[in-house]
Amino acid sequence: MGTVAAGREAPARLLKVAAAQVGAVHRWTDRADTLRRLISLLEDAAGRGAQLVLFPELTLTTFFPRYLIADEKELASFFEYGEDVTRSANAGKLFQRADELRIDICVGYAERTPDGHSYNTCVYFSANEHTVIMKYRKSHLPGTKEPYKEPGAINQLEKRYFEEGQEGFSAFRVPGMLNGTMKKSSNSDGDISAVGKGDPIVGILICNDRRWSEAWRVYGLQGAELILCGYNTTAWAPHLHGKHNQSREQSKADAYFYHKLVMQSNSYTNSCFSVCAARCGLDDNEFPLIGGSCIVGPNGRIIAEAQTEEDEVIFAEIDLTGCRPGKETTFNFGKHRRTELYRMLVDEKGVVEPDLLSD
Ligand code: CDV
Repeated sequence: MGTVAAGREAPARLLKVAAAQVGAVHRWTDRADTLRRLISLLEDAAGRGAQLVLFPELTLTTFFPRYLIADEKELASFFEYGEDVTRSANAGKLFQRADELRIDICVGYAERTPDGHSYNTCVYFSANEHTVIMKYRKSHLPGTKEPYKEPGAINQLEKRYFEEGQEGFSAFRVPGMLNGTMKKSSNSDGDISAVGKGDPIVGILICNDRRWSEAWRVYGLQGAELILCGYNTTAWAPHLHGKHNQSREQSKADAYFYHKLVMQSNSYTNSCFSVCAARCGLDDNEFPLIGGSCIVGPNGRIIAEAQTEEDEVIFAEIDLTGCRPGKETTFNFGKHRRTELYRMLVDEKGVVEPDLLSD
């Protein structure tokens, strides 16, 4: 736990945030047992004074996209149905408890819409509003649609089970977390700069999204102060990574390294805090997922970090004014960005190499 000092005269914007890391959830795990564990993590975070708790990607079940599931009934059992996940039998009590405890929660789950579309989704529930104020659908789906041909290969079939989210990266303000924030009405003629004075600006990513700096930058351009990212990151998937000769130990070490690399570097280059929460441990006593849930500061340094690969709460009090130095100096986008030079970023999807040299 730590408090990040602003190092400036501006009044502090203190926020108590937590990541609820969730250990192994097996294919056969009873949904009610998982829900009890999640509520217990929430209560643990509440005991430490958390105002906001992030839960992982696909919090409510095992990471089912690793399996080719032929039985439609079993596949259907991993999804939540209806417009409002806070009323779902598998998750409703978690949202109710958050509401009672007056804590905001951000929760990932598999969504099946009333018209039959499937997404890897995450919602932000505001205790102040007693409702979901943001729904984000995963934009970058890793892996393959068809399973690998080699028997025993570990699959990542998100492209089979989910559609890509189309909504993009909408930052949003969370109400009721800070006192004395500037509102529209208090600055109706806009004569005072509201930058860094309103309610906290938050953005959501889901797992693989965190590896795409474009996604972070879109949030950065909206002034995001806090990025939330739940994940399930395999520690061992040689086919997925195209590294067939790597040892299990090296694969796991790499998975931790790249996870922290992207959380730290993108927090730094957008001068924002980030919280990430893992679903981890040995699912089905067979499939390892990394832990590494952490809270990162706008200078890219880790403030708090999980010590286990089991259920664990990671907590820190952060001061959002700590985003200002980076946003006003090195990463003052309005001052330094060269948008006229970045056209290729949106015009090209894949790599376009320079022409070959002549003989
Ligand atoms: N659930 C994920 O999106 N997992 C991916 C894969 C590639 C391990 C990840 O980026 O962590």
